[in-house]
Amino acid sequence: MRKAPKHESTPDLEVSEPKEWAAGVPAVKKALEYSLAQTSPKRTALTLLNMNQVDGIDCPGCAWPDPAVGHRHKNEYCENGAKHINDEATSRRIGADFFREHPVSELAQRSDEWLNAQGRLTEPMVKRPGSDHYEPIAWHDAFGLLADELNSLDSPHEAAFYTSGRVSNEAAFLLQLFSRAFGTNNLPDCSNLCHESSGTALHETIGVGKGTVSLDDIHHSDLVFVVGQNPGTNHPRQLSALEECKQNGGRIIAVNPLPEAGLKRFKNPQKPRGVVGKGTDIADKLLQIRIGGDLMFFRALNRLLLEAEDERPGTVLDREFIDAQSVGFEEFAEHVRETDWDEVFAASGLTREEIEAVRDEVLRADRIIVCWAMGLTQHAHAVPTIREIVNFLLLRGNFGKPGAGACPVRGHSNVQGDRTMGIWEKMPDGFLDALQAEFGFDPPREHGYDAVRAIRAMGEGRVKVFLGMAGNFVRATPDSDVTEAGMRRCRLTAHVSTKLNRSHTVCGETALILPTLGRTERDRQTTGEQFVTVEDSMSEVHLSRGRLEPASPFLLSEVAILCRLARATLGDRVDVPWAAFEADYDLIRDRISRVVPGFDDFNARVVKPGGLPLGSPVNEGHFRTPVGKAIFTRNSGSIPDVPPGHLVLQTMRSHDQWNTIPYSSNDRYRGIHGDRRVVLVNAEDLAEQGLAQGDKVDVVSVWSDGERRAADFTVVPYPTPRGCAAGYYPETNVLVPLGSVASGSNQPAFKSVIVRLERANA
Ligand SMILES: Nc1nc2c(c(=O)[nH]1)N[C@H]1C(S)=C(S)[C@@H](COP(=O)(O)OP(=O)(O)OC[C@H]3O[C@@H](n4cnc5c(=O)[nH]c(N)nc54)[C@H](O)[C@@H]3O)O[C@H]1N2
Ligand SMILES: Nc1nc2c(c(=O)[nH]1)N[C@H]1C(S)=C(S)[C@@H](COP(=O)(O)OP(=O)(O)OC[C@H]3O[C@@H](n4cnc5c(=O)[nH]c(N)nc54)[C@H](O)[C@@H]3O)O[C@H]1N2
Ligand code: SF4
Ligand SMILES: [Mo]
Repeated sequence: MRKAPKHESTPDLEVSEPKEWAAGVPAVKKALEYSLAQTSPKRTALTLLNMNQVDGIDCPGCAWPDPAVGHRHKNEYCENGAKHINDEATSRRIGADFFREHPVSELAQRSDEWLNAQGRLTEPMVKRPGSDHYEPIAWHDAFGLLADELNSLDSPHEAAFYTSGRVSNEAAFLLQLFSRAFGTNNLPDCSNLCHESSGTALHETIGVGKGTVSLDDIHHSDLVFVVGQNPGTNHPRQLSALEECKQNGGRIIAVNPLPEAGLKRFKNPQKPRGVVGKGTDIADKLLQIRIGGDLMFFRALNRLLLEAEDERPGTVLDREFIDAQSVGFEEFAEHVRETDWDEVFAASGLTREEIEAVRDEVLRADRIIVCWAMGLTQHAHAVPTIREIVNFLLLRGNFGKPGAGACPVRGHSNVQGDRTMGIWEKMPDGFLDALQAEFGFDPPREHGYDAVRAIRAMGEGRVKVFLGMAGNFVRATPDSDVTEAGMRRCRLTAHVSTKLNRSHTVCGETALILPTLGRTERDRQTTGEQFVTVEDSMSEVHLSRGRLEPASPFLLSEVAILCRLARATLGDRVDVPWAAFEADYDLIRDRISRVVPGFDDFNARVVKPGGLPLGSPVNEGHFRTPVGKAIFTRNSGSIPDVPPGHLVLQTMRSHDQWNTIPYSSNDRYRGIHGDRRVVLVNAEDLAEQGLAQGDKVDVVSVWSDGERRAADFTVVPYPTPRGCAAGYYPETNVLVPLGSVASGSNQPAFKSVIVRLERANA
């Protein structure tokens, strides 16, 4: 194994070869190590053994679904799920004393990891104008303060309400209800930063913004593409599903600039062969594509399929499906036949032989699934890329049959559910009509701000009050300096949070911390203990019930916070029984069942083992597009021009972080230890620039409005294609221009930042 010598300027950084396999015994060990460093063995056992079980705690990690009831292991969780849940269940606490000791200006200098490591927030706090300290505030006064600020705005559109995807269905439904009753659709959410491009592309082409496959489909597919996704780290139990697919004879093609360990081999810790054996090979083919090359790759593949049909008419395309269930085939075919091979090679870095080999795999497969995540959605041309994947699936009728379909793999455990509940700045009129019929007020119809537009509005003084339901807005968003200036310009910023993060320290004139219960905790209200519900990446809704005593007696649930805020702000302006909702969440679910399609009889159905599968209209033969059929599209686009001497930088997650929160400075599978301020670059590119392992550089991004700089990074040679680089989020967010977004979805292009490396002044 290559172990790079330590460099004198980076004494903590250690680099070794990227790993060849994921999970196995080390993963179990790491999960327990982190858990036991946070809390007691007893609490660890309580969280882990209840995780993802019927009537247990839904994993607060990613949105990967649970196996069917009866097929779950006693330990139905992964290393990272265990870390996330015990990060919440930590025994550490911070309260008034902590904030007395640490002024806000000092906290703003601390690292994300340090802030998170201080423990759970325990009481509501306020930072008053001119003060550099948070001090305790009574709940009642906190709601009064927020309500007064909201009610003194010139227009409801001067407020924005952000949601992160850990928020339950019940809380999400109440937040959008409150926001619309208050008078605005300004509901930016983490989906704007995550799968907005998927939603846009899928809506347009198949009439529904969600995936169309179930776990069982993955198990029984002939061929699964895993594109722009690092499942070994970000959706670890996806590897169990891929393993099962392989054991049933399926094949897997991974498309990724990086040779991620989890794409290569999986040692399932729940099976003997995973513990002592060599594990299961995952990808039969790993295409190391250039960043942003996927559109041209899929176009080339589609061209090859059309040509194969020309050669052997009637054997390649599913003409019956295409004729009966789609429109636009001829125009699409004409466009794709013109695909220029030189453009394909330049954009993707792949060879014709590699792409032809994929075509041959496709021709052998009756049932195909394409899975994808941020490697596709966070590019300027993300929407056309995903539309081209839909074209690919349509060609051979890979919709509406078992083992086939589109699988955007969601991030946060309830990010999909929050959208279903109406958290969207441009919810369709049908939903607003239902809200109006149920609650008797006129919801605003004009679209609100998404995340990028909210940042602009804050910077320009058009949004003055910002409320964050979970999340860490200033670290999750692009252009950190611009975003932070916007937050600081607000009159009031308030965050409903479990843990301290940077968004509490870069705040408005007045700032509130509203500490809340997490998923792991018992939620007791006046009518008894409550549960909440969430929707996973495959549209199954199920309940989650906390088991631990709350981190502090002063915490309120998210639902309670929203109900009290709404009462304080709206008084009797609308006829909504907020107090009753707070007392009994069944009453909220009754309303959801009347407003949100597919939730009929919600309360009765969701308590059944396995929950409530929403299914997909596509699998019932319905494409809900304006023409009632699936739509072939013509797609073009590529990453912006890369000037000579520049690279395309993707900003990604390490193995040891949850979004904006690093748990350590290690990235085990990629062989990086001790430092996150690293930039991974192809060795030949480094040599060409006269740089070597351990050299210190500033990373400078270029954009039409000027340059942005992230200082003090260390270069690491890494097996990524020529011209490509990778760095960690959120340290690199300062480099992402606010204006660099996906066309059609307005999602920040976090995965294609044009940068150069400047040797730092020694
Ligand atoms: N442990 C852990 N789990 C998580 C999270 C976490 O932070 N930690 N976050 C959750 C959330 S909110 C989300 S959205 C998901 C994110 O899950 P992922 O999408 O897997 O997350 P990223 O780290 O952003 O990884 C993107 C992957 O895409 C590849 N990639 C980058 N650019 C391109 C490209 O142009 N083409 C192709 N084909 N590939 C590319 C990268 O090399 C990398 O493997 O994970 C969820 N699960
Ligand atoms: N450069 C770059 N930027 C990115 C990305 C990228 O790939 N590259 N990915 C984007 C993506 S996909 C996403 S989803 C966003 C994520 O952005 P966010 O969702 O905004 O960020 P998180 O880091 O998940 O939020 C963590 C905080 O949530 C709070 N929290 C945790 N659990 C709970 C809970 O149960 N209730 C409440 N009320 N609060 C809770 C804690 O206080 C914690 O500090 O970041 C985006 N930003
Ligand atoms: S795969 Fe995702 S949902 Fe499942 S245990 Fe791991 S982090 Fe949790
Ligand atoms: Mo995400």
